[in-house]
Amino acid sequence: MQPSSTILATEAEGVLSLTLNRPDKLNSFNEEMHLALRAGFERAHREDGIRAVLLTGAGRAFCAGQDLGDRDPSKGVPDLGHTIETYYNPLLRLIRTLEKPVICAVNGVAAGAGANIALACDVTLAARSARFIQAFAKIGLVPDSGGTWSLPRLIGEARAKGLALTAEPLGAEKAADWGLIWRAVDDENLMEEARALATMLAAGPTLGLGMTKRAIQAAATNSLDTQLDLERDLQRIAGRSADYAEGVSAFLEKRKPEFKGK
Ligand code: LHQ
Repeated sequence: MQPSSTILATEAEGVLSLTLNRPDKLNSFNEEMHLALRAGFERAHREDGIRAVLLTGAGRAFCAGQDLGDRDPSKGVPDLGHTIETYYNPLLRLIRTLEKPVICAVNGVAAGAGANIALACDVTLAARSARFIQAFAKIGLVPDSGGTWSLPRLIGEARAKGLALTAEPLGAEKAADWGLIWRAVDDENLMEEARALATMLAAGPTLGLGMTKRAIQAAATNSLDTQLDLERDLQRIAGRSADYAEGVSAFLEKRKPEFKGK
């Protein structure tokens, strides 16, 4: 695929930074941006040198969800199920199954699918001025991009229904207080903090971090017994990793570990 200006991709210190780049449309998704973002996450799956992904938006918004100009019902009755199946669901699956940390820096408004993509990331920081809007109710739609799954799990059914049924904006600070995101950060510090976090995680024991992500996600549907078995199996793998050996040696030698992600 040709590189697309709709996603800016840069790589440094093991971090693949992906910036949604349609600022005039508040970084809402058209087909080109979908395919380019997907290509970025596929690259992160493929390349061992990439050990964390940092997702953010250009300009004043993070993402306003689907580009509604592309989905004008006056041009014929759309099959939104097809849109979801073709574009959004593959993206969500790529984010959730990537066994490397995905950090999201929500630099401004995150609406509709844009909000729920931010919530699907592993560690989500937001600028204090950012807002999360389950905008779907305003246009007669149902929350997608995993929102009906993640919202009740993160904040409980009462708050999930309140946000989804009213489409009321939720500020970053309250989002952090409710446990919807990891942390609200002063606007001017957002990217510096997000980059530092992504760089720190990219230098971590990637295999162990990836399996940690897998285990926590699996807990959403597993019984305690199944989860205990999963922890045993994953710890067996982690215990054989080079990074475990390095972590313990570094501790005993009172030095900083140098993890290779293996
Ligand atoms: C936009 C958009 C936008 C196009 C702002 N599209 N231009 C999945 C399957 C298939 C179809 C449907 O959707 C989905 C999933 C979804 O994501 S559904 C939800 C879609 N998103 C929305 O409903 C949000 C629509 N946008 C808004 O409510 C507001 O723009 C927010 C609250 C995000 C920001 O408000 P403001 O800060 O007041 O900005 P604004 O409304 O003035 O927007 C600035 C420009 O961006 C404006 O263009 P203009 O040419 O007038 O400057 C907007 O038209 C454009 N824009 N969102 N989604």
